[in-house]
Amino acid sequence: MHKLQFPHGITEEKFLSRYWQHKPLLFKQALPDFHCGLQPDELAGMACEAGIESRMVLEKHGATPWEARFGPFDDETFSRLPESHWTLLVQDVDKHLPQVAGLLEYFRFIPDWRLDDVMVSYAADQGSVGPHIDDYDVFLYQAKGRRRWKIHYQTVSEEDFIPGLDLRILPDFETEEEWLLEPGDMLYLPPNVAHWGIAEGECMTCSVGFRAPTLREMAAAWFESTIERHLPPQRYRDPALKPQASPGEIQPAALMAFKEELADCLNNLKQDNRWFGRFITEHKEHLHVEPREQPLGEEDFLNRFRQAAVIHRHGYTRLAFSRNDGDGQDSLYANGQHYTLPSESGDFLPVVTRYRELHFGYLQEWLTQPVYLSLLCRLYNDGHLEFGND
Ligand SMILES: [Mn+2]
Repeated sequence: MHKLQFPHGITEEKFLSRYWQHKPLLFKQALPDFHCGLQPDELAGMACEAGIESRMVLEKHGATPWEARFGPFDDETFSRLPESHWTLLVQDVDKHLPQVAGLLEYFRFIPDWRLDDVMVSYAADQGSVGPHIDDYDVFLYQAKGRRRWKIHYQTVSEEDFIPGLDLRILPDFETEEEWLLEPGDMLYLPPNVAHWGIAEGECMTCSVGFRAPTLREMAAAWFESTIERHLPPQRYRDPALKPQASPGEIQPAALMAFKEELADCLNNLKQDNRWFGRFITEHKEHLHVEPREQPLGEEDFLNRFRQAAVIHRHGYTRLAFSRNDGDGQDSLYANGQHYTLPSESGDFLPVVTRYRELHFGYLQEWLTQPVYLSLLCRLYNDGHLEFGND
């Protein structure tokens, strides 16, 4: 179930070692048993909602040769669109529609925390977002209609883009390889390979996009977490200060004392590996999960769970876990928060993070133990788990 149909002779291991982050791969009829079911009208409806990130790209008919417009849109915008050469793109559709989240099940041989979102695009005939490169790995699943994908393998740099646009369009795109994707086909593209996908007739594409933070973002997150949690609040001190002839001078000894103090602090920092789990499970700001206004006590939670039989993960919740990551404990991460468990927690964390629906019957044994009951109850009260009738 939910197994990607790799081309002949390719396995998950071969795909990861030969193609992932290296080169494109075409999959014919990649996802048996998957039906997206999302209709163009429904996608347009989503693009009219305020909490949903959407944009449109018009070629030729817009204010510039390539015009980007940003949602939320309204009915009037849609009624004025030309017959061809435009595309509507909606981000994070997996967070809003469970049937689209189902697409992600095929990609779980890659860690969940690497995943970003499913973007769904609808294109009128000849619609495209132009020739461009992305910073992320992406699987482009052809949900409806046909799209021709062209690839330009030569390296491109920032200076190659057309200036003054909201889009990174490459003016000099030379097609070196191309494929016509039929409904059910899929194309994997590594980061930084220039591509151009043009609709032949109207079509819909689901883009499974991955997340790759920049080194700067990671360093900033590490320092912020470290400073907040582990750096003592002391100030610069100079008990050995001597009179100086030029009051304006920063003397080498003063600078040295300052550097030593900082180095001492950094050397004595407690190593904390949990910042990564918190950082990598954080969500975009508008996908915030609200804690429950009326939290339940553990006893009441247990009774509700028993009655409901099933508890669901909130659509916006990103989960990950790590084993024995510090003081003999395991950690569960949810949207930048972390929860700890004793490290003998066995299959509990793999189960809780793998399934979007958790069944009472399956968890019953664990629920008799206070640490697990308490953790599930906290996840519920923090909004990450919900009952069907909440
Ligand atoms: Mn792209």
